[in-house]
Amino acid sequence: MATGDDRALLRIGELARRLGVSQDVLRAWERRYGLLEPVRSSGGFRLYTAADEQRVRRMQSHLAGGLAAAEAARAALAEEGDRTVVTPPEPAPAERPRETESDPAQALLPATDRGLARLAADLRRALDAFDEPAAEAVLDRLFADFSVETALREVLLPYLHELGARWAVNEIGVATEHFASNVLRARLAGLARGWGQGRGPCAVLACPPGEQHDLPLIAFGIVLHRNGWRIVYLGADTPLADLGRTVEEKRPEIVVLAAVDVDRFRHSIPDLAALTRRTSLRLAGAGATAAVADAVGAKVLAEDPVTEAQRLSPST
Ligand code: B12
Repeated sequence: MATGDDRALLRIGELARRLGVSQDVLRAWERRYGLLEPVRSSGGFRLYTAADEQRVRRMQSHLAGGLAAAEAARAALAEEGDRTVVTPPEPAPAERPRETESDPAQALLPATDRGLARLAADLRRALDAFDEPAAEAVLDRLFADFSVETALREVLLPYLHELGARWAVNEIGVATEHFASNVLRARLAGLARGWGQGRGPCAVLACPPGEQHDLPLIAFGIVLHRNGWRIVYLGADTPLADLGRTVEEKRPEIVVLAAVDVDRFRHSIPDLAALTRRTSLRLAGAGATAAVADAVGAKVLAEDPVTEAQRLSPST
């Protein structure tokens, strides 16, 4: 494949950012399934076309629908043969770049980082005002313009984190925090629908006894499923004996436990150590210290939920 117009082409970093997929995953999909057909720049860099981007979006949608990675790739490629066109997300009107005939890939550009910041500010305003319809409208826009991964990593999770700081200095009250958490929880629950489907490896997700903060764990599960995993979600405040029984039954590839408070892990060290003898245990959240992970023989997922879920992709 050759083209004389490098401006219409994307470097791998930009493609990864747009799609919310790591560069490693893109390279793996190219190598294993021939999903991408980069051309080379004069300097030897891989450059990707709008068709590459659309193929990856179709692959993501098939993964989200429960297909295994190889099947999802086959389906994404076959649809191109049938000339099935997947419409890329529509940028917000204010951010929509001008289309030019000589540079068609420009028409596919998503809203810019400025657009993300504006959506984040709109969301905060709507939630601060207890305005659920306005908040839903901003969320609709956000998920239309950006990948789920970008929306979660750049807007929803930072919003939640910041909520705590604003709460700590009395800028907002508990009512705002509860209202906002519940609006976002409902949206995440919608994105999580069907995450138990598919034939990929199984991940069991839970919070240890006493821990209520499960929103980041849900975000993590959503991205994990989009990368081919099957999710068994036990959620907040899970008794470890029940978790152990689920592990026996489902034989998951990994178990991820998340907690804000390290004591939730510290109080259960013997049970957690017993769990690591039966499965691969990962600890996450602010309570997942290296010391407690060492004590139970688990690994720590130290980055944000989206980044960690992408790293655990079975396709890499
Ligand atoms: C929403 C919220 C709640 C909701 C939770 C709703 C839900 N279902 O999740 C409710 C109302 C239940 C709640 C209750 C409480 N909360 Co609260 N809550 C929050 C808030 C505002 C957002 C939490 C969140 O989702 N953050 C988003 C995540 C992504 O950000 P993060 O926590 O900084 O996480 C980083 C990493 O740890 C990592 N990460 C986090 N989780 C995971 C999971 C995975 C899998 C991975 C890979 C990574 C990862 O990603 C982030 C970026 O790197 C935080 C503020 C904050 N700073 O987070 C307070 C906060 C966590 N809560 C706090 C407190 C004190 C409480 C209560 C004790 C309040 C009370 N007096 O009742 C109770 C405790 C409940 C319990 N027993 O667990 C404190 C915790 C202080 C501490 N260090 O212990 C915080 C920090 C607020 C504050 N500034 O004081 N809370």
